[in-house]
Amino acid sequence: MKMNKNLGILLVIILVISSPILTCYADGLIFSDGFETGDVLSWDEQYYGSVTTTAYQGDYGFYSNRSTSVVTKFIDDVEIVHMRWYVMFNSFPQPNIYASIGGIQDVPYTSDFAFVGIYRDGVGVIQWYCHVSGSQVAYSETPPLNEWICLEFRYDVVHGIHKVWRNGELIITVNQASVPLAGKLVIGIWNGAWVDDIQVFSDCVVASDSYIGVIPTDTATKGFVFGSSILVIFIAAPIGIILFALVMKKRRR
Ligand SMILES: [Ca+2]
Repeated sequence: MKMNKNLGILLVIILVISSPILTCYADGLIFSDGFETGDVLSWDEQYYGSVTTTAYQGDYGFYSNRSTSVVTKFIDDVEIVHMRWYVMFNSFPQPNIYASIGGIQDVPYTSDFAFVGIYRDGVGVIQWYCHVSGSQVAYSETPPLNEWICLEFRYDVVHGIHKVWRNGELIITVNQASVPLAGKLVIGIWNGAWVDDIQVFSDCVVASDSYIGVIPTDTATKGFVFGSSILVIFIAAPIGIILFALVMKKRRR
């Protein structure tokens, strides 16, 4: 009887500690896909590009090999969207070319597409840029080639302030108040010419109504997107201690 009571207490403790993580995962989630079904069936449209075995997480990612090699997902007229995804380049666009690699569109399409992209100027300087309905802001930086980079784009109809994070660091803010509701997510190369054969990979796409952030590098579990390793320690340590105490108690009898 004593043992059952202890187990009951243990279950309550597990539920209390784990509930923030469980709710965190579901709260505000609009869409999530890492191409792990090996196809694009979770998406609504595909224009060129293909599922590939090059992935940031799991076995599959999406491969863009030319302009308009994208997958798109319709979302229902959303005011605030955070779109987080991982991207990897094997080369940069041709000089004086703006190449968009992910964005948000209204449906039906009425205005300028809002997107995040990479630009190479006439003398070879590389920039990230964000274009929202006629306003464009750039951030000069040459990102590493053949290395996964986490991007997050906040599209905000309510406040008219749109943001881009690179590996969790805020790098671009675009003040463009007059924008339509978000109706579609777009992942992959929308436009832009590349110097070499294009290899732009995308993976781990999540859309939410609030900040998502990078995937903790020491968290190998597939789909564990929102948690942090610190929370795992907070769960694992008390459970371990309680189980150890229970085992020792049983042995003493
Ligand atoms: Ca994947």
